[in-house]
Amino acid sequence: MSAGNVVALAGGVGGAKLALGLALALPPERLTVVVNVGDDFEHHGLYICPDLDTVMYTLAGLADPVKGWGIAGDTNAALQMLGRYGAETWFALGDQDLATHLVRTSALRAGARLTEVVGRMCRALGVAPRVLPVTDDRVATMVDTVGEGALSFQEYFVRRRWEPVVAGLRYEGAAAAALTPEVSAALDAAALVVFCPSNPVLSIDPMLAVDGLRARLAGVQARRVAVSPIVGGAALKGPAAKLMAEMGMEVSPVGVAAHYKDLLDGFVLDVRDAGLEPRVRALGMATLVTDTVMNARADRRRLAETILDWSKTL
Ligand code: FO1
Repeated sequence: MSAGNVVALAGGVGGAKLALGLALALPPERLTVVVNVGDDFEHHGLYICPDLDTVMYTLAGLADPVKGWGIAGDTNAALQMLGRYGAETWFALGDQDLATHLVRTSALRAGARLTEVVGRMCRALGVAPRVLPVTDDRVATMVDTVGEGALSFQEYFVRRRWEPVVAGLRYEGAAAAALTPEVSAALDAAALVVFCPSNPVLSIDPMLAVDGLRARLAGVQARRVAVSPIVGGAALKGPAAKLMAEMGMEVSPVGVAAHYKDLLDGFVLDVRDAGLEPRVRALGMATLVTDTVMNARADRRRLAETILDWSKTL
């Protein structure tokens, strides 16, 4: 275990924010961001990796600050043209963003691994920390709904605006998917693994379901900490609270901590939830109560630095 390396597990927008904080707080060679691929899908013949792109654009300083995904200032001329052809427009592909999907799709078709493609794109955009898909194999999060049957993740999330009630989730392909050698090596070298404040069941669980990752995290030498994506009984963004309730989980930091129970040494909860700290401690993990809401860039760095300092005490 080399001193001080950090692996961050990240899904979409919330995960990318803390990944940026860690990137601001650490020398790049000490940070590896491992990203969910369960949201990936093919659309208009293109291979789209929303969480990888959200992390990459955020670390490159390109992300749309309001939506959190896509590129700031992007235009939608191609989408409008798709509409004129009667093609599907429910998934908003921006003009600049389309270039990312074109380059990635052609590289994958030429036989490159997703890990290599993401690495090349990150270098081109000046992203210094390593950004790694958790696997080069295909994993597809499927959402079993009440009344609308099984929906692919983006149909549920974007097309149906996470309105259907969820009966269950499946991570198709995950059990047969392999951790990449790069992810495996990053875990071997890590002193700290940070579960970013991403949706536990939509963003983190598809990664944990990849063959070997859960067991690796259970036995890893590194300290392991998670940051709650639930603050004051609500999700900061997206469907985490709605989904946790539908899946019978307690919608609170306690519910999140209990979900990761055997995988964590420490748990970070927001000051607004300070009263729940004893219940998290009772799950057998150390706690840090701090302001976890990351609106500005400075908030991201401050939260990352606070977590890094605290983790040395674990
Ligand atoms: N999210 C939306 O809510 N609506 C969209 O039209 C949409 C388009 C989109 C295009 C590229 C991309 O990389 C992400 C995009 N997202 C969109 C976000 C994304 O689908 C979700 O935020 C994640 O999959 C959840 O982590």
